[in-house]
Amino acid sequence: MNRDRGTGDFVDECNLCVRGGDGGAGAVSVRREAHVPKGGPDGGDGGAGGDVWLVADRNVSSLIAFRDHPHRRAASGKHGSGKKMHGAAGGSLEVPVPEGTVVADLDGTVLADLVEQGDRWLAAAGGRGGRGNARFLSNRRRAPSFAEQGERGEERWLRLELKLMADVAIVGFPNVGKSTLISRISAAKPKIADYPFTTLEPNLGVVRGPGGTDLVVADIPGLIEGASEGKGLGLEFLRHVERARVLLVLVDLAEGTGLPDPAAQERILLGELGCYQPELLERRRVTAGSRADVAGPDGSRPELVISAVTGQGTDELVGRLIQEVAAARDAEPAREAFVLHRPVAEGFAVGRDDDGSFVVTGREAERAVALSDLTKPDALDFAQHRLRKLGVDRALARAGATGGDMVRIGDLSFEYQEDT
Ligand SMILES: Nc1nc2c(ncn2[C@@H]2O[C@H](COP(=O)(O)OP(=O)(O)OP(=O)(O)O)[C@@H](O)[C@H]2O)c(=O)[nH]1
Ligand SMILES: [Mg+2]
Repeated sequence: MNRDRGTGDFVDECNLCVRGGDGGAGAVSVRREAHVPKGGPDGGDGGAGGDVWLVADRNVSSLIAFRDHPHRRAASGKHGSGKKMHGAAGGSLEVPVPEGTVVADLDGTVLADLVEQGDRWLAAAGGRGGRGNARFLSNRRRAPSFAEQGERGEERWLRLELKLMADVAIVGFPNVGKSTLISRISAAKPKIADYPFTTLEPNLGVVRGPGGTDLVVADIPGLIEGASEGKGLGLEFLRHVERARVLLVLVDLAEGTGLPDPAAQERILLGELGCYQPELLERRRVTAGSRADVAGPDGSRPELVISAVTGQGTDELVGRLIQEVAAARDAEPAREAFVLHRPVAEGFAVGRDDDGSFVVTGREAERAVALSDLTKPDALDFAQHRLRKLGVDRALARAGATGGDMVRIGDLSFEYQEDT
């Protein structure tokens, strides 16, 4: 597993542990009042635990909040009490994540893709509140002496990966003026210096076009030949190119840099992009020559030529980018709701433990035995009834359990008895 990466405030990969709140326990209580002829069970239900949601938020720009604090937990429900008083539910927790956050489990299976402001995904459900003994009153059971325990909240580790949602991504060799360009056309203030790999993490800038169109432009760390084999900064940052609507390939025109000529630069850059993801070569793109004010006499030049220092050609470039982004947006299919595969953990399963005992797992079975006091005969009776109804007995027999084998369900251990 990769470590969290990020040199400064920008972190684009991290692990996160989410945990829903536990449900409160149901109460065991019996009403006793002098003037009321018949009392009765009046234990209230426990409150449900809160859920944990991940919510895409435009104001969050990286995953840094999770780097040193990778745990998020929702509040637990309160216990029920007498007089049929229900416990309060635990509040849900909304965890803001940047737009473009891809959520996967630790095996890499993608669970959700939170693309736009407000996209939300239930990361960990809170546990159900336990029912109070008032709920178990029946003709057979006049005075239930047990209640349900609250259910534990779901807990799991997630892998978050940020893939920037930019309209335009600037790709080019190191030191060709990418950061200078974004600082010229937007309010972004990235570090600029005359050596390669000045930029170590992507910079985002918003470009105000005429007519109020806004473009989000990403300045990506420089790429060199062999990046797909890990040279330079490798391809790590190319994930941020994946979702750009338009690629701006910036080739250097300056004299004496030791770089290949502009046409060759373009060829090499496209080769590396294609190695990373062939589909990137079909993306709309604009090629521009940079540092035109210090260009050599070289013949091969792209049609668009700019200087981020003098401002030559930059308005024209921004115009082209706006056009291309608009065309790309028009061609986009309406976005489907984000991906969501959620394993359903209802029912139960029977397995074997190292010590040979049978282990029954699964929410339904665990719920059946999560009672306040299983030493009470009516509680045990109730639990057995529920397990039988679920088919746990039959499943144990099918799994080869014979009389005297140990069975574990949740906190409960008991000896299996064959039906006679
Ligand atoms: N003369 C001239 N110099 C420029 C121009 N644009 C950038 N430079 C200079 O080129 C050097 C590199 O500029 P950067 O913007 O840092 O280049 P970069 O592509 O972001 O570089 P990395 O982040 O290292 O990949 C700096 O010294 C800039 O001042 C230009 O249009 N004309
Ligand atoms: Mg830079």
